[in-house]
Parts: sequence; C-alpha cells; structure tokens
Amino acid sequence: MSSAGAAATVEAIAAKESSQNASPPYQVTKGINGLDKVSLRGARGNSVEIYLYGGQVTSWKNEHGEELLFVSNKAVFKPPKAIRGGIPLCFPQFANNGPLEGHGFARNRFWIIDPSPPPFATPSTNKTYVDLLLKPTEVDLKIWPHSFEFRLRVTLGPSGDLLLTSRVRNTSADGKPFSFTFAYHTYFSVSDISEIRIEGLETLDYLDNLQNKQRFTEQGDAITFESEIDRVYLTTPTKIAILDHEKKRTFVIRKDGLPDAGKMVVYRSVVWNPWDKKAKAMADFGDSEYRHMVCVESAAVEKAITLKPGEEWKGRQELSVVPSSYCSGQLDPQRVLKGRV
Ligand code: TA6
Repeated sequence: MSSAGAAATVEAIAAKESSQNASPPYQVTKGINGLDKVSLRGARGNSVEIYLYGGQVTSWKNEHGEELLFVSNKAVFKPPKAIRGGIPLCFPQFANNGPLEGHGFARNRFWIIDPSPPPFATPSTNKTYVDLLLKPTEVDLKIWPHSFEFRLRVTLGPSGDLLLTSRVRNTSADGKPFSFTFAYHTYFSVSDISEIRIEGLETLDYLDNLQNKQRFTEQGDAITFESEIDRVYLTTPTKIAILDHEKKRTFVIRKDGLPDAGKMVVYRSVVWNPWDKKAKAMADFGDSEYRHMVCVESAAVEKAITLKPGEEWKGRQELSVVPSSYCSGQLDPQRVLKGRV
C-alpha cells in the first residue's frame, strides 16, 4: 500500500472511531518524512511510538522520558529502506535464509490500523494498545505467493511494560500450507556495550553466524561483548535479562510462541552487535553507535512455522525494565527451561 493509501485508511478508521464516540487510546500524527506515526501514552508518562511503515516500534520511553530502544541517528525513514533500530519485524523470512530479501518484507511495507481486529481468546483489561494489520499486495504475492493476515497488537502496560503480540493467519483459498520464519529484531539502548551482560543464555547451544553457523555451547556465566557477535541461541528459556550497571537498569525479555493450531513453536534468541568494522560498512548506522546498542531478538528461526489454510500462529514478546540488581545470577536457563523460575 502507498503512503497516501495508508494515510487515507488511517483517517477513515479515526473517523469511524469518533463517529462511534470512542476515542482511540492512541494518537496518529506525522513523523519523520511525513510518515504516519502512532503514539501510546501511559498514565505515568511512559510512551511508545510505532511507524505504520514497517509496523515498527521506534520509541519506548519510561516515566522519566528516557529512551529504552536504540534507533540510529542515520536511520533512513524512507521506503524501501527498513528503519535501523526500534523493533523491526522479520517476516516471512529471517535473515538471508531463503529466496526473499534479507529479513523478509514486513519491515518495509505500509501497515494499516486494523479496522476490525478479531478478539483475543483471553481479553485484556489494559486498553492502551493499537492493532495493526499487514496483508500482501499483488506485488508481494508475486514474490511470496501466499495469502496471509499479519496482525500486530502493541500494548503499553500500566507499569510501562511493552508487549507485542503477533498473529499470523493463513488466508489462502488454494488449500496450500505455507511456512515462514520470524523475529522481533529488538534494538535495545545500552550505556556501553563493553559494560553490559546478558543472562539467561549461559550453558545453551548456539549457531555462530560468524563461523558458518557452526554449533557451540555457551561457556561463560553471562554473555559479555569484546567484539562482533552474531549468534542464534537454540531452545532458549522464556526469560532473558540484559544488565546495564551504568544505567542501573535491567531489561527483562519474556517471550512465548503459543501452541496454536496444535503446534508449539520453539523460540530462539538471536544476539547481535556489529562492532566497529561492520558498523562502518552500514550506511544507515553511525561508526561508533555499536557501543550504545545490542540486539536480543525473540525469533522463530532455523525451524520454520507451518500453517495450513485457516490456521493461526501467535507469538508474544514482553519487555520490562527493573533495577539492575534484580536479576543477576538468578536466571539459570536450565531451571527456567524446566519452568522452575
Ligand atoms: O539478526 C542479526 C542479523 O541477521 C545480522 O546478521 C545482521 O546483519 C543484522 O541482523 C542486521 O540485518 P539488516 O538486514 O537489518 O542489516
């Protein structure tokens, strides 16, 4: 859908909501380069911003107005380039593991505000959310010949947590299943990459993208950074933490891929920092910005999710922030995997 088409739809939905006398819990304004931006604001002053371009969260602030996500100063807010930072959605393909462009096309398409989102099985009492929708265009169907509806609900929780729920449905009329891979490619803002540690992945196996996807076992008692890292951790626990001592805060990442349609999805965790050389090679990323970001991605990769016509998959990522001392040493992944934490 074109930017103009998306804007017309946004206005139509806003008009519908005001005619029903229900003021939506979000605001739509123009962002960088005139792109439509949706804002959610919590009672304590927390906030979230989402661009309809990419269906991409680009800002998540705490009650003090501090930014918690990283977006590059060189990010290009212009199609066809995906926005560098925030939470890009990798769909229907993660990375270059398939015939499509890297990380698929959902991150550089125009999403719309969902005019009629189907209800969730367990309705939430929290009303600070927005529902977005992506459907394939004729052009998309030529490069990936599968009809789908991708619904994204972005919720700002009462204590400032950020919850993303994705629902992907196979709407094909041809009776054929399709398979996809997926990731919430979350860029966290950190004080200094050399000072942070990631807990919850120790002792787990990972595929190292920098060594032809060879399989290794994590040996350290946490992941720390001294050079480029690009790894897919396998069968990871539902809870992972990024400890940032300088900022005195810890990000807690919770994720689950619900066993919809009888399928339990095994989530992976991708950890990425480009370090200096790769940073310099990326046109939309500052040379030293790698110091202030880390990607920890909740992903369904390596093993694709398959949906028959009419089937739906649901996958959630919940982010929260707690004081630094909270998690250190408490996230033994083996215990978490067995559901004891
Ligand atoms: O998720 C890690 C990764 O796949 C890396 O290999 C890395 O290149 C990165 O994502 C960024 O990809 P992008 O296509 O956004 O430049």
